[in-house]
Amino acid sequence: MPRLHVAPPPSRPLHALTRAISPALEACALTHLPRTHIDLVRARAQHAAYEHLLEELGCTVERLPAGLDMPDSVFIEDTAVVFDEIAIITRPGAESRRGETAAVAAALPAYRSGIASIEPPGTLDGGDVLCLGRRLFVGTSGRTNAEGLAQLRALVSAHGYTVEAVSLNDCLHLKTAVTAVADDTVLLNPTWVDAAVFADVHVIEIDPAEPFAANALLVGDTVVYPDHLPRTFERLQEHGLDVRLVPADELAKAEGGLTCSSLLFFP
Ligand code: CIR
Repeated sequence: MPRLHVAPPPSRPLHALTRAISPALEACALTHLPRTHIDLVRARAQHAAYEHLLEELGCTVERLPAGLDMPDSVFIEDTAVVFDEIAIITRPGAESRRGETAAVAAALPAYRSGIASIEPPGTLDGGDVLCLGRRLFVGTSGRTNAEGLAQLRALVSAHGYTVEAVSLNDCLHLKTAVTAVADDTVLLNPTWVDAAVFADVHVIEIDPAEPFAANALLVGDTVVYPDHLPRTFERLQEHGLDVRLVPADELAKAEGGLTCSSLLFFP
């Protein structure tokens, strides 16, 4: 029986840093999908609907200008990992994306006094960092290397976080394969990540007909979810979760999911 409740806005308002879609989006990096035409007008409308929903859920949204020559800059999640105690500017694994961090590094000092950076030869994409409380799961993907993971561990362990490396099969980032949908529950694609890694939390598996369905964005107690994945949406509802849908299939052509388009943190 689904739980019937309307989630209140998070008690402490979250700040959502987003970034406008670059006119160069069609030249985005692609690893697991073929290149297809991306409709910029439609992508921008969907991105605006996403920002609007974040506002409805109580977030303050701050949109940084597009990186004009940075096709993937809308996927701001990959450029930083922001904790209450420290913000870490990443060094993205794709060389084409390294220039994206400057604008984010310039915006974050308004919110955090402690700012650190991943240094060469380390690479780390924010899409590989899944936080469950003080436990960080870090995907050892094609974008995040052992040195980047070690630097992250060194930076956060002083603040009481643990870091566990997680290997992946055939997907871009850890959060392509698994995301949190409640404090103690993850949504997971078992063909891309070993469900045993998450043995001590509840696991909801995606519908196998929707391999890209594991990327959901948790805002307070509400799960923000793409409206083009109906089978897995039904599973989330069956678990009694409060789910709000947004259109997201245009940015999905650039291998972007919902977590990718914002950095959420307490200001
Ligand atoms: C890339 O390949 O880097 C972009 N086209 C997609 C990045 C998506 N970001 C994410 O999953 N965190």
